[in-house]
Amino acid sequence: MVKVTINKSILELIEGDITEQETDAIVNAANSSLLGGGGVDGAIHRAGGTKILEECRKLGGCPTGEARITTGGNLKAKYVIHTVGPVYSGGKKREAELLANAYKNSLSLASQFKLKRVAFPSISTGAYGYPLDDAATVALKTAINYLKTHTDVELVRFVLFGQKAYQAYDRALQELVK
Ligand code: AR6
Repeated sequence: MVKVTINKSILELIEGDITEQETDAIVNAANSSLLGGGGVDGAIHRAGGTKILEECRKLGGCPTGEARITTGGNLKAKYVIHTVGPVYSGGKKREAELLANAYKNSLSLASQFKLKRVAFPSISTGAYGYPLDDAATVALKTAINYLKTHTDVELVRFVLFGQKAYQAYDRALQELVK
């Protein structure tokens, strides 16, 4: 586990499963239908139960880079923030900007709903193919900038699935805070 203080808040990296987090919200790396899928999306819907999908159906989708919020259903987290990262296709299709937007808009929703503790997975780095090291830098830079300018969110935790993802985020964070 790594923990750094940004302004008055904490940014944390852990290796683990996001469905087990007890933060106020967990973030889902969804697709623009918001109707479920594999990866972390599948895991969240499996663990959270049908209530989440029922609410998602009413939202009518979510464009890439934006975010929506539903109940946490049976999860320990009260809310799920669903965001859609970009599909990576070489890096010249504004992928970095869209990925940053996904993090930023998720954090803005957390602020709007007065949620102090938010857990993120590594958005876009599974099925969507975003190179892990680059995605880690975008994710962490965006979270750090947000925490520097908003004191209402007190904890941003990145929950990395497996050692490889954890190590990539660890390296990226060391570069950014050194
Ligand atoms: N906890 C934390 N991270 C996880 C978990 C978990 N339980 N399970 C997987 N990951 P992906 P994407 C990691 O593919 O690339 C879905 O089908 C995983 O190892 O879940 O944004 C959606 O419906 C990887 O590092 O999301 C979309 O269609 C990271 O989560 C599409 O996949 C993201 O991998 C979105 O693709």
